[in-house]
Amino acid sequence: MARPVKLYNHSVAPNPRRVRIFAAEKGIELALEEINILAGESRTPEFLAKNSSGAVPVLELDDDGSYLSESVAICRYLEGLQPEPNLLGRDLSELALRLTFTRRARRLSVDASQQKDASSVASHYNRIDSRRLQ
Ligand SMILES: N[C@@H](CCC(=O)N[C@@H](CS)C(=O)NCC(=O)O)C(=O)O
Repeated sequence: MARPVKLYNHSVAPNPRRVRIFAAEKGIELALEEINILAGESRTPEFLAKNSSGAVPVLELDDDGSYLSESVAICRYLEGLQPEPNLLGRDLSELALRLTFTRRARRLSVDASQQKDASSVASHYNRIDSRRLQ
């Protein structure tokens, strides 16, 4: 399988951060190239040739110079490249559990971004969970 050469990155943006965290958990070192998305560097013809959606992250591979985009797809690729530690689930139950918590975390962040107190939202879900466990 082709190996990663470089991650086109933005140090603050959330989608590249997802890939950096995922790679770090797996112990995969990625060379980073910073793309200043605020200055439009992801919309240049040169960058659009790497990713026609004009966004980071983009992972460059060492095969024939191909590129992967979409943070979730890149994480899936890294999981296949290096299965341990298992982050995406070894079987259907683990996969479903992982998706459950990903969706829940997403809902928490949406609620928080709607000016609700994130900790009160978190304790709301904890209360629901502890009731389910009883
Ligand atoms: N669905 C894509 C979203 C990528 C995305 O929206 N990237 C943002 C940074 S978090 C970006 O590069 N924005 C620059 C632009 O759209 O010009 C993924 O998960 O990778």
